[in-house]
Amino acid sequence: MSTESLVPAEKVAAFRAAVLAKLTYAVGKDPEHAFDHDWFEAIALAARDHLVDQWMDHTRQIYREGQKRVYYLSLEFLIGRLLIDNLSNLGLLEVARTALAELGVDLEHIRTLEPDAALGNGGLGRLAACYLESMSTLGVAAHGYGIRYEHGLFRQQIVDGWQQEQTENWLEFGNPWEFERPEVNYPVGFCGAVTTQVDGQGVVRQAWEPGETVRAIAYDTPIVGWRGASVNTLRLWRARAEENLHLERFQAGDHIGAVSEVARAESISRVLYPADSSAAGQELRLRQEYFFVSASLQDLLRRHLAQHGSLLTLPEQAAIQLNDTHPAIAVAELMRLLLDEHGLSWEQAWTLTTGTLAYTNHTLLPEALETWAVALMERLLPRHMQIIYLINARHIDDLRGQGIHDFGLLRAVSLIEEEHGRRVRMGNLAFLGCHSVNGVSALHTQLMRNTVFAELHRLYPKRINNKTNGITFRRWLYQANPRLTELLVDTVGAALLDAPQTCLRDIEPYADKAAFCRRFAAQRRLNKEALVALVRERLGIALDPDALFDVQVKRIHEYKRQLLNLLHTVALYQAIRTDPSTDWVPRVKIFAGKAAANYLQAKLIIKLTNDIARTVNADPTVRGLLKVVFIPNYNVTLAESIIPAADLSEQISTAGLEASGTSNMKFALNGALTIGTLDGANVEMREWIGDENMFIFGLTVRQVEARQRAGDLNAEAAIAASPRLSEALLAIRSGVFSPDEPARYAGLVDGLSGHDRYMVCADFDAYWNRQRQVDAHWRTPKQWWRSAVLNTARMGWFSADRAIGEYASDIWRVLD
Ligand code: 26V
Repeated sequence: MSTESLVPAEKVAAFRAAVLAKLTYAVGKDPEHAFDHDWFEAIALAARDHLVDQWMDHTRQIYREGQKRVYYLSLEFLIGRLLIDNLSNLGLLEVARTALAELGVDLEHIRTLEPDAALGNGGLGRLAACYLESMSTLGVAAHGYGIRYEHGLFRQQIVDGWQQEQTENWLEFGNPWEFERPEVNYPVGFCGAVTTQVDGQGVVRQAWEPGETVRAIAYDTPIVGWRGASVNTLRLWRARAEENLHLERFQAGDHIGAVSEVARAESISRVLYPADSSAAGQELRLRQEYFFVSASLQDLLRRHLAQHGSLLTLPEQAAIQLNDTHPAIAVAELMRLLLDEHGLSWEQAWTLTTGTLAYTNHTLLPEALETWAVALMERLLPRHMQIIYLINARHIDDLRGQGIHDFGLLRAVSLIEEEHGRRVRMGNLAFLGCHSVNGVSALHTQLMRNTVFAELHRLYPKRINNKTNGITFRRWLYQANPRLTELLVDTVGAALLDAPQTCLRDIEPYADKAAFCRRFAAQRRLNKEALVALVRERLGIALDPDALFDVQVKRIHEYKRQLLNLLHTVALYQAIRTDPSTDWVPRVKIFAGKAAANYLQAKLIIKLTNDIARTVNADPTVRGLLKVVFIPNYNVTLAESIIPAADLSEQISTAGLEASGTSNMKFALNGALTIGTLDGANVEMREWIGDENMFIFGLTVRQVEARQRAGDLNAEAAIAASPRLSEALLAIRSGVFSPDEPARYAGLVDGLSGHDRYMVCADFDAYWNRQRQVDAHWRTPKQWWRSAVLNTARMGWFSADRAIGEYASDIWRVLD
């Protein structure tokens, strides 16, 4: 394969011997009788040994050099599989492949046995995984902190077109990558009461006596960077009941009560919250947030004290990044630890807290902004609630002291929302308690300044900054698309692998070379054939690899507008049926994505996709011209198969609502053309790739805002003005796609026309017209492949290494 040139025989022999030793002594199997899964485990363990050597070297070096550490706190890490990632970054992929072949074991098959570590919902979790890998690649001394969920994101099954959720069980056969560290454990308290005490020096102190305590147990996974340069640690916490908790009840004969208390304590790390669009405010979620924040802060303060002796140097030696507001309770917890456990003054504690913490915002959707009922916080975290009140009081007093009395302003910047029952605003808490607040694309950052954080931004104009997202090219190019990688390396040299940000540009001149474009098209064609085989195997549907693969894969959300794509699909279907002899561009519409289990509208959109797919695929009039597929159970691994096979990438959110998007970057890097709105990172992609190599359409943020202000969300006029749109809506509404239940989509269609919150109808005609330009572009292959090559060549800037470099120099102040 492409990323390693030589396969030295000694390395192959050594790896082969290592795998056999692991199989025998760690897995306890004879090669003759080993199951495939035993081989997977043996290979992973052999690879892990290589990681450990580098890991220890790197850790020792960090200590020796007293490097500043970065702590990335995230409730989600959407890692996917690690075998190929680790082998490839260690430079052992070809070695392993050869060694295993000698043993009669096929690495391509074995890799499919690894379950995805799906400890995340979508973009936010995948970004955390990309960033960990990039921090190791760049040699940032980093620790990821999160929860070791026993069950990751649910498995999606499609039954009769409907999504059904099944429990995911990634740990069923154990996890060869992790190290359990039972000796690294911390108590995390909940509930109870706070009492005021006066210490020997007459200083008044608050003492929190928790009513319950849960133990956080550490599990460490080494994360290796490119070329094995450095290896960082992802430390995930599992919740375990305190032993003495149930013992007393057990001895008193209350067996059931004891067991249920254990279950309650341990439920904290049982399952990932499978939602990413509405902060439902359940107590368990707040418990999860506090649990991992408290354990992580205790752990990092212990490390800091052990190494540096004094907490006063914390901001010089540690940077803590909060991935969205999910860990925002860290502001109050760090204050509590510094004040109550380490005896610092308020001023000292506040200086250290704000000097160390930084916050990344990932969404402006009002329903996703976290707030917690004051009553819940007072019960679960009484000391933290006191601290939050104090932060708030000091802040408001400070503003009044500066002569600011504007009631509207004070209300907007308060940590407590008074309008809908009293609630703590976690976004405002994070803003005040952090020295840096960043958005994830230029547009999103500007919208943070203008909307959700407008008032706080006026008071602290330097705090908000932008860090446009990036993706790791190791996974999303080298591993997911070895064919394209090989072509690129063949063309501009192996230096590309170490410096893709700069070397990708060298591909540009080849966009006008026919021979190169032919090879570029040929690799895509092979990737498409592989996807065709996958769809045939899983769905029994035959696809034509020469058709244009038009792909929308992501969480199902109204704002991401899968409905707009479906309306286009239906309109296209009708147009082809009306005039089948026209020179249509054959298309395959590919959808995949999960809906939150309680998000009924999103689940209905999945059903509609499947209803449309069934009808269209069975209609002989459109045969060979249009196919629709919904591929179940979208996850990182499936993304790695779909993205390199896509011709057209759908990034069509209502302008202003997608903070950045990252799959948009993965598609473009792999040479798909984007059809998209001026939203999130699409805006910056256009600046790099060039407008002529993308298909931008639709209302801009300004136009969306103007309509919202005018209350102009009724779509009847737009529908009446667009015969194509009205016919598509009518067909869906009247049951053309749901003959078994003709009224199934009546509510959905009526909702769209009466109150089109996401402006699907308003954007329909622009989208349809842009899609016809896609067809025209596709009909001239020379043009299409030129654009495709330029997409790949111009995506270097969207590397996670660029993004992490910016975090490192502007926010964390490491690596200088
Ligand atoms: C919110 C909630 C609410 C409570 C229940 C659980 C839960 C889980 C996640 C979230 C936040 C979702 C925010 C998110 O995923 N944002 C995405 O972040 C990507 C990385 O920055 C970005 O590319 C996407 O545009 C953005 O939607």
